[in-house]
Amino acid sequence: MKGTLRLVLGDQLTRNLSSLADLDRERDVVLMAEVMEEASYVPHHKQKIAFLFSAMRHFAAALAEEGVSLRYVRLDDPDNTQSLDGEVRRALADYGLSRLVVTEPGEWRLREKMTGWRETLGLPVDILDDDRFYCSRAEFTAWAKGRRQYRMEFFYREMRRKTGLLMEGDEPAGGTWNYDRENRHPLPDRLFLPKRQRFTPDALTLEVVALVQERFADHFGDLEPFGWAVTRSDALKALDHFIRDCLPDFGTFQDAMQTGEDFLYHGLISPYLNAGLLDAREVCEAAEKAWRAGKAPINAVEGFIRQILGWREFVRGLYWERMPDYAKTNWLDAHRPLPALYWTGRTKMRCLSECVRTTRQHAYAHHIQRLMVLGNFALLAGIAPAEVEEWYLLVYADAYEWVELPNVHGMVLFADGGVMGSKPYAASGAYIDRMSDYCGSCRFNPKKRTGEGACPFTLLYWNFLLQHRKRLSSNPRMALALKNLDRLSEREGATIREEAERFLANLP
Ligand code: FAD
Ligand code: DLZ
Ligand code: SF4
Repeated sequence: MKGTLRLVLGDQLTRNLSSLADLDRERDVVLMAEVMEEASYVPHHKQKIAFLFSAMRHFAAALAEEGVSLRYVRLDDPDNTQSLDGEVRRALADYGLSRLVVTEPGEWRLREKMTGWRETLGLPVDILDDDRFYCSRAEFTAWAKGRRQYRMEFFYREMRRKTGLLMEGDEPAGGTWNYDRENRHPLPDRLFLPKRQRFTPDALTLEVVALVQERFADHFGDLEPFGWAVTRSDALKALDHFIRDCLPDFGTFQDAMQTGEDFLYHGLISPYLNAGLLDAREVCEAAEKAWRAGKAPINAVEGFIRQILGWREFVRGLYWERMPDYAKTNWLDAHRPLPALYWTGRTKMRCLSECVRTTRQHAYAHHIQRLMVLGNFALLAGIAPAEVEEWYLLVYADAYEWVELPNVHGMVLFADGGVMGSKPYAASGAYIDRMSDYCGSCRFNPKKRTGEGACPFTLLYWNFLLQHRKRLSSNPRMALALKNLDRLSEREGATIREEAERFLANLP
């Protein structure tokens, strides 16, 4: 009997993958392929491509060592058809295999393509569930049934009950489900940050770095220094380092930002989780263990576990539940093109230039930089959702549509009209000033909304409220913000509109 072709994608690098579960080493072949189609459907950041190609090659080497029959197609292989479809066909023909098995991909566009393979390949194609998540798609569908709006907090509590993570019997550990109120502190003046672990590229990674330099030179971002882990064993070291050195302060300073300090107490683990080098369960369990051993406080551990067990699972469920229509809405009617500063970082707005810099330098920015600076500006400036989404999808090493889209379309841009979040995260310069040191070295004044030296965030925040007043008036969570508008005189309102219009028209 002929064997099975098992396709493993670049973000499926784990031996526990559903498509590898019943692998028959005698008859089956595993296919992994570096293809231009995936490397350029958006022009990914150079480090994202280097990270994935190197992690793919290391994972393939581990499979080969185990004795698995493997076809690994390198990008510069002369026979490479440069598409997954082409490589699947080529492997099926070359090895004479009679079935294709794949774990479902993380993006709708690829899922659609694979569904089509069932007809075009003329052989059985099994698309298996991706069981790397705590919550299956079917479970999320059951939870979502009958809800027009999804709220992470309710979902998260169910996940806590289901998994028993941070539970004491039926009660949440410490008596409270969510410690967010303790997790909004700015950084102290005297700061002792842990030295972050980066990984020295080995020969395989250096080879990939050279390939990316040659083939993707025009893509956004710095390629070197390259410091990401590319193997499971190094990703585990990164996790240990985070749990030991950063987790204790993760909660308290989770929302803080500081010039030149790009990582603070954050995990730096999302590329590993999303590509399969780390598993969500082992990460959450490691954090819980640290709390039970008295090595990290509950506000930090709950805050961290909520990001993974709550947000990460929630956005994935929402993505599959609502696609493909989810991406098409534009509730705030935003149509402005993405300003050049998102690529160049060239702007006098210190907060934005800093966040674009870290994005370019590391293919990374932490959550509050993505949400409250880069995202907030896109929201306030009325940038077209599709343009913002493409930017986020290509600039971060951890970006795949299942996680990027709900965060950008729903959380940041409120383009879904409230399916994901209860209100837009619009904020003025005062928020950025409270949570960072950016404003201290900026030529603008966060407290000033109009006139010379006014902060563009503050100006655009008031303009946003004026512009969307009617739309947002039925939202009780916007009542306070909108009430403040009533205190503006007509003249002040007109000045805000005029100055905002001028500012936006002059954005390169
Ligand atoms: P930590 O701050 O240490 O958090 C721990 C982990 O929690 C992360 O590794 C991540 O797996 C998970 N997590 C935290 N917040 C979220 C969230 N909102 N959604 C899903 N998972 C979360 N995350 C991605 O993995 N890929 C993306 O493409 C992505 N795009 C984003 C776009 C925007 C506009 C925003 C606001 C957030 C986005 N996030 C994305 C979520 C979050 O910013 C990153 O997961 C986080 O910054 C990764 O860094 P870290 O590992 O240091 O995270
Ligand atoms: C992101 C990415 C890149 C850059 N290149 C490849 C590749 O050459 N081969 C591959 O199998 N996967 C790659 N990926 C990851 C896929 O784009 C990812 O599997 C889908 O977007 C679904 O999440
Ligand atoms: Fe950003 Fe405004 Fe602060 Fe400048 S003053 S850093 S533009 S928030």
